[in-house]
Amino acid sequence: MAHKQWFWQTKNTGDVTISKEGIPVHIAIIMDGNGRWAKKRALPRIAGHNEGMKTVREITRSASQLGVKVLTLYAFSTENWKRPKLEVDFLMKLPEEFLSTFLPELIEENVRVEMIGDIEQLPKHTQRAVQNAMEQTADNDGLILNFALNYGSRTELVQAIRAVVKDVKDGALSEQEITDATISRYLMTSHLPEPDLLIRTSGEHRLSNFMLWQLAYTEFFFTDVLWPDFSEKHLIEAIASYQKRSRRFGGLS
Ligand code: V0D
Repeated sequence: MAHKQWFWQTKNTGDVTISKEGIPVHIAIIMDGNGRWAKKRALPRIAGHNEGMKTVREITRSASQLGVKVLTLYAFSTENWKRPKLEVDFLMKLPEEFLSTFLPELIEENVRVEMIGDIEQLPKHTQRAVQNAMEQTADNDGLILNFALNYGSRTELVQAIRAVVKDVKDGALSEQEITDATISRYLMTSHLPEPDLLIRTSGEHRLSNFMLWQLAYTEFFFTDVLWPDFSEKHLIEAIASYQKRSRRFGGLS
């Protein structure tokens, strides 16, 4: 049977073909390079964050149209609090700004907004905006747009280990029941499949405390393209690269 295929004409890289059958179910993205994008234009860093927000909208639309089920975007790490206060304050307004512009479209497209990370430490106005978006899209069964906000993987693992220990002490869990699958159930991603594809933009090749457990078998795609310049074309290239690989999950062929 001929596989259904999508053909993409791209200016710089020639034709890229991806097949509808092999679309990654879960794509996770470390959205790096916003500050660098701004610096290249002699603009303040916040201008880069603003531009990066538009990319979030574009890539969400593309992922949804391609049939991706989960798109996780690393928007703010637990380490990002170390940035200058003015920048942090600006970043914390982005969820509201993003949602006041795009929430109606997301609802229209059947997208479900979710988040992982510690929401409690975020400013109240940010919490309200995100909470409201999650509530308004809770019944949508299209793409899950999962924001990692105030997320750190080691903190997530510490919290999971504490919860496991508590359940063992309380007799709700036996030592024998602590398995790979059990640990997964104690993480913030317990309801999600593990990422099939991780993309990091802007030429950095690090995980930066992102989904350390969940990325055990994930394919990685690195690109020098800065997040504000990242477009559907680049997403297609990443998926095409993913589709050329054979995933063995530690086994043979
Ligand atoms: C800045 C590039 C959308 C990365 C994208 C608070 C850094 C733009 C959101 C967003 C950020 C978050 C939750 C939500 C809706 C939208 C966002 C932050 C930063 C950190 F429900 N873009 N965006 N959040 N940037």
